[in-house]
Amino acid sequence: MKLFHCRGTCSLGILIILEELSIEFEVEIVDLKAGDQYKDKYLSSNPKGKVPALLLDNGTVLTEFQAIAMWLGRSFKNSNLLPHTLMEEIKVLECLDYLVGTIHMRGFTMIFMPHKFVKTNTGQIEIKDFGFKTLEASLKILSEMLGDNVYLFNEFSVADAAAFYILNWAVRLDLKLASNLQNYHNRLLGRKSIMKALRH
Ligand SMILES: N[C@@H](CCC(=O)N[C@@H](CS)C(=O)NCC(=O)O)C(=O)O
Repeated sequence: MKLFHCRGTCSLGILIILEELSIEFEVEIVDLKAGDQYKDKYLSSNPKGKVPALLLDNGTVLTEFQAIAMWLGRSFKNSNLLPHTLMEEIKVLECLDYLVGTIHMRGFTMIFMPHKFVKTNTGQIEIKDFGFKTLEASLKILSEMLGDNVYLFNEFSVADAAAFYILNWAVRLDLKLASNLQNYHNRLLGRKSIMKALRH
Protein backbone atom coordinates (compact mmCIF):
# COMPACT_ATOMS: atom_id res chain seq x y z
CA MET A 1 0.00 0.00 0.00
CA LYS A 2 1.22 3.52 -0.70
CA LEU A 3 -0.11 6.79 0.70
CA PHE A 4 0.30 9.97 -1.30
CA HIS A 5 0.86 12.55 1.39
CA CYS A 6 1.89 16.15 1.95
CA ARG A 7 3.03 17.37 5.36
CA GLY A 8 0.69 19.80 7.09
CA THR A 9 -2.33 18.73 5.06
CA CYS A 10 -5.37 16.55 5.68
CA SER A 11 -3.52 13.46 4.47
CA LEU A 12 -1.95 13.47 7.96
CA GLY A 13 -5.27 11.97 9.14
CA ILE A 14 -4.88 8.96 6.83
CA LEU A 15 -1.23 8.58 7.83
CA ILE A 16 -2.37 8.38 11.47
CA ILE A 17 -4.89 5.66 10.57
CA LEU A 18 -2.17 3.68 8.75
CA GLU A 19 0.13 4.01 11.77
CA GLU A 20 -2.68 2.72 14.00
CA LEU A 21 -2.90 -0.43 11.88
CA SER A 22 0.74 -1.42 12.39
CA ILE A 23 1.00 -2.62 8.79
CA GLU A 24 3.72 -2.11 6.19
CA PHE A 25 3.06 0.82 3.88
CA GLU A 26 4.95 3.33 1.80
CA VAL A 27 4.59 7.09 1.79
CA GLU A 28 5.17 9.20 -1.31
CA ILE A 29 5.42 12.91 -0.70
CA VAL A 30 3.40 15.13 -3.01
CA ASP A 31 4.75 18.64 -2.56
CA LEU A 32 1.63 20.79 -2.90
CA LYS A 33 3.62 24.04 -2.62
CA ALA A 34 5.71 22.96 -5.63
CA GLY A 35 2.51 22.07 -7.53
CA ASP A 36 3.27 18.32 -7.70
CA GLN A 37 -0.47 17.60 -7.48
CA TYR A 38 -0.97 19.11 -10.96
CA LYS A 39 1.94 17.31 -12.61
CA ASP A 40 1.32 14.37 -14.95
CA LYS A 41 3.16 11.95 -12.70
CA TYR A 42 0.70 12.45 -9.84
CA LEU A 43 -2.37 13.04 -12.02
CA SER A 44 -1.82 9.61 -13.57
CA SER A 45 -2.47 8.14 -10.08
CA ASN A 46 -5.07 10.66 -8.94
CA PRO A 47 -6.61 12.87 -11.65
CA LYS A 48 -8.36 14.87 -8.90
CA GLY A 49 -5.02 16.52 -8.08
CA LYS A 50 -5.42 16.32 -4.31
CA VAL A 51 -4.05 14.39 -1.36
CA PRO A 52 -4.78 12.00 0.25
CA ALA A 53 -4.80 9.11 -2.22
CA LEU A 54 -4.11 5.51 -1.31
CA LEU A 55 -2.68 3.05 -3.81
CA LEU A 56 -3.76 -0.45 -2.86
CA ASP A 57 -1.70 -3.57 -3.51
CA ASN A 58 -4.09 -4.63 -6.32
CA GLY A 59 -3.49 -1.32 -8.16
CA THR A 60 -6.76 0.38 -7.14
CA VAL A 61 -6.36 4.02 -6.14
CA LEU A 62 -8.73 5.22 -3.44
CA THR A 63 -9.37 8.95 -3.10
CA GLU A 64 -11.48 11.16 -0.78
CA PHE A 65 -10.63 11.16 2.90
CA GLN A 66 -13.87 9.63 4.13
CA ALA A 67 -13.77 6.78 1.60
CA ILE A 68 -10.13 5.93 2.41
CA ALA A 69 -10.77 6.08 6.15
CA MET A 70 -13.86 3.84 5.91
CA TRP A 71 -12.06 1.36 3.68
CA LEU A 72 -9.13 1.08 6.10
CA GLY A 73 -11.41 0.79 9.14
CA ARG A 74 -13.53 -1.88 7.47
CA SER A 75 -10.64 -3.84 6.00
CA PHE A 76 -8.71 -4.04 9.28
CA LYS A 77 -11.59 -4.80 11.64
CA ASN A 78 -9.34 -6.00 14.47
CA SER A 79 -7.93 -2.50 14.78
CA ASN A 80 -11.30 -1.34 16.18
CA LEU A 81 -10.98 1.96 14.31
CA LEU A 82 -14.66 1.57 13.40
CA PRO A 83 -17.41 0.25 15.63
CA HIS A 84 -19.04 -3.01 14.65
CA THR A 85 -22.76 -2.27 14.42
CA LEU A 86 -24.25 -0.53 11.38
CA MET A 87 -25.73 2.43 13.28
CA GLU A 88 -22.54 3.04 15.27
CA GLU A 89 -20.49 2.88 12.08
CA ILE A 90 -22.84 5.31 10.34
CA LYS A 91 -22.49 7.70 13.29
CA VAL A 92 -18.70 7.66 12.79
CA LEU A 93 -19.19 8.37 9.08
CA GLU A 94 -21.56 11.23 9.93
CA CYS A 95 -18.92 12.73 12.21
CA LEU A 96 -16.15 12.17 9.66
CA ASP A 97 -18.15 13.93 6.99
CA TYR A 98 -18.79 16.89 9.29
CA LEU A 99 -15.06 17.15 10.04
CA VAL A 100 -13.92 16.93 6.42
CA GLY A 101 -16.93 18.19 4.44
CA THR A 102 -17.83 21.11 6.71
CA ILE A 103 -15.04 22.08 9.12
CA HIS A 104 -12.24 21.46 6.61
CA MET A 105 -13.86 22.32 3.27
CA ARG A 106 -16.18 25.18 4.35
CA GLY A 107 -13.98 26.49 7.19
CA PHE A 108 -10.24 26.05 6.77
CA THR A 109 -10.20 25.88 2.96
CA MET A 110 -11.91 29.30 2.81
CA ILE A 111 -9.29 30.75 5.16
CA PHE A 112 -6.20 29.10 3.62
CA MET A 113 -7.22 29.38 -0.04
CA PRO A 114 -9.68 32.24 -0.66
CA HIS A 115 -7.80 32.97 -3.93
CA LYS A 116 -9.15 29.70 -5.32
CA PHE A 117 -12.67 31.12 -5.26
CA VAL A 118 -12.36 34.81 -6.09
CA LYS A 119 -9.65 37.14 -7.43
CA THR A 120 -10.46 40.45 -5.72
CA ASN A 121 -9.06 41.41 -2.30
CA THR A 122 -12.45 42.32 -0.91
CA GLY A 123 -13.96 39.09 -2.20
CA GLN A 124 -11.16 37.12 -0.52
CA ILE A 125 -11.72 38.94 2.77
CA GLU A 126 -15.42 38.00 2.61
CA ILE A 127 -14.57 34.36 1.89
CA LYS A 128 -12.12 34.24 4.80
CA ASP A 129 -14.74 35.79 7.02
CA PHE A 130 -17.18 33.07 5.98
CA GLY A 131 -14.49 30.50 6.87
CA PHE A 132 -13.92 31.97 10.34
CA LYS A 133 -17.68 32.11 11.02
CA THR A 134 -18.04 28.49 9.90
CA LEU A 135 -15.21 27.49 12.26
CA GLU A 136 -16.70 29.37 15.18
CA ALA A 137 -20.00 27.51 14.81
CA SER A 138 -18.63 24.12 13.81
CA LEU A 139 -15.88 23.88 16.44
CA LYS A 140 -18.56 24.62 19.04
CA ILE A 141 -20.54 21.66 17.70
CA LEU A 142 -17.40 19.51 17.76
CA SER A 143 -16.78 20.51 21.37
CA GLU A 144 -20.35 19.50 22.25
CA MET A 145 -19.95 16.20 20.40
CA LEU A 146 -16.82 15.41 22.42
CA GLY A 147 -18.20 16.56 25.78
CA ASP A 148 -16.21 15.01 28.62
CA ASN A 149 -15.28 11.91 26.65
CA VAL A 150 -11.73 10.80 25.90
CA TYR A 151 -12.48 10.23 22.19
CA LEU A 152 -15.33 11.18 19.88
CA PHE A 153 -16.71 7.63 20.20
CA ASN A 154 -16.14 4.84 22.74
CA GLU A 155 -12.69 4.04 21.43
CA PHE A 156 -10.15 5.85 19.25
CA SER A 157 -11.67 5.78 15.74
CA VAL A 158 -11.02 7.10 12.25
CA ALA A 159 -12.98 10.20 13.33
CA ASP A 160 -10.33 11.05 15.94
CA ALA A 161 -7.62 10.86 13.25
CA ALA A 162 -9.56 13.43 11.21
CA ALA A 163 -10.27 15.58 14.28
CA PHE A 164 -6.53 15.67 15.00
CA TYR A 165 -5.56 17.30 11.69
CA ILE A 166 -8.47 19.73 12.08
CA LEU A 167 -7.38 20.75 15.58
CA ASN A 168 -3.77 21.04 14.45
CA TRP A 169 -4.89 23.62 11.90
CA ALA A 170 -6.93 25.43 14.56
CA VAL A 171 -3.82 25.65 16.74
CA ARG A 172 -1.77 26.83 13.73
CA LEU A 173 -4.29 29.67 13.26
CA ASP A 174 -4.15 30.47 16.98
CA LEU A 175 -7.91 29.95 17.33
CA LYS A 176 -9.26 29.94 20.84
CA LEU A 177 -10.43 26.38 21.47
CA ALA A 178 -12.89 25.21 24.10
CA SER A 179 -10.97 23.63 26.99
CA ASN A 180 -12.24 20.11 26.24
CA LEU A 181 -10.93 20.41 22.65
CA GLN A 182 -7.58 21.74 23.87
CA ASN A 183 -7.21 18.82 26.30
CA TYR A 184 -8.32 16.35 23.63
CA HIS A 185 -5.73 17.73 21.19
CA ASN A 186 -3.00 17.47 23.85
CA ARG A 187 -4.07 13.91 24.65
CA LEU A 188 -3.93 12.97 20.97
CA LEU A 189 -0.46 14.53 20.64
CA GLY A 190 0.75 11.89 23.10
CA ARG A 191 -0.67 8.96 21.12
CA LYS A 192 2.01 6.73 19.56
CA SER A 193 0.47 6.59 16.06
CA ILE A 194 0.16 10.38 15.99
CA MET A 195 3.73 10.96 17.17
CA LYS A 196 4.94 8.57 14.46
CA ALA A 197 2.81 10.22 11.77
CA LEU A 198 4.11 13.67 12.73
CA ARG A 199 7.70 12.45 12.43
CA HIS A 200 7.20 11.45 8.76
N1 LIG B 1 -12.47 16.36 0.09
C1 LIG B 1 -11.09 16.01 -0.14
C2 LIG B 1 -10.19 17.03 0.46
C3 LIG B 1 -8.82 16.87 -0.06
C4 LIG B 1 -8.11 18.18 -0.10
O1 LIG B 1 -8.69 19.27 -0.18
N2 LIG B 1 -6.78 18.09 -0.05
C5 LIG B 1 -5.96 19.27 -0.12
C6 LIG B 1 -4.90 19.22 0.98
S1 LIG B 1 -5.62 19.37 2.58
C7 LIG B 1 -5.25 19.27 -1.44
O2 LIG B 1 -4.76 18.26 -1.88
N3 LIG B 1 -5.19 20.44 -2.07
C8 LIG B 1 -4.46 20.58 -3.29
C9 LIG B 1 -4.99 21.70 -4.10
O3 LIG B 1 -6.11 22.17 -3.81
O4 LIG B 1 -4.30 22.10 -5.02
C10 LIG B 1 -10.86 14.68 0.46
O5 LIG B 1 -11.75 14.27 1.19
O6 LIG B 1 -9.88 13.98 0.24
